Amino acid sequence: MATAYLSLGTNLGDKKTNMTTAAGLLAERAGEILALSNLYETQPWGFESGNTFLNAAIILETQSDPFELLDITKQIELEMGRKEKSNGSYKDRIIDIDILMYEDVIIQTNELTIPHPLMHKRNFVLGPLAEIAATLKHPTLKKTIGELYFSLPLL
Ligand code: PH2
Ligand code: MG
Ligand code: MG
Repeated sequence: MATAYLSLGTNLGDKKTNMTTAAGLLAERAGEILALSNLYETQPWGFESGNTFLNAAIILETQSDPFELLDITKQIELEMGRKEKSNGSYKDRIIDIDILMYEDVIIQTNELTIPHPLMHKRNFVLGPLAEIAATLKHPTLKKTIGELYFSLPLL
């Protein structure tokens, strides 16, 4: 068993339903959800869009290894109807499920980078994650999620 930390984001369609569906499918296929943050309404970061986001973080206890977990998240995104994959620029999306951390594992491949390479720069990731895992230590930056969150500039 391993503990994984995921980020969920949606800015298209019925966002609350998208979150519920994604969390339900993760629980069905990837393991037990140990914690789920509140839903945060956030402004699009890194691209222009008229559609605000809902973001959340999840702690998952899983038997899947990181690459199996990636396959599961990609499959859920596909089944929920995600069309636009970012090739360079970000796009509106029904659901995005990102693996932020997996235990204190460090992976750097073309397919998967863990910890998520931008997690420490994003309020919409660290806010929800700090709510449920403030004392979790980032394996390469050697700071807790709470510390990383508080060191970000205010929006
Ligand atoms: N995801 C992105 C890019 N920008 N902005 C917000 N507010 N929330 C997101 O989940 C998000 C984003 C790339 O995946
Ligand atoms: Mg993302
Ligand atoms: Mg993604």
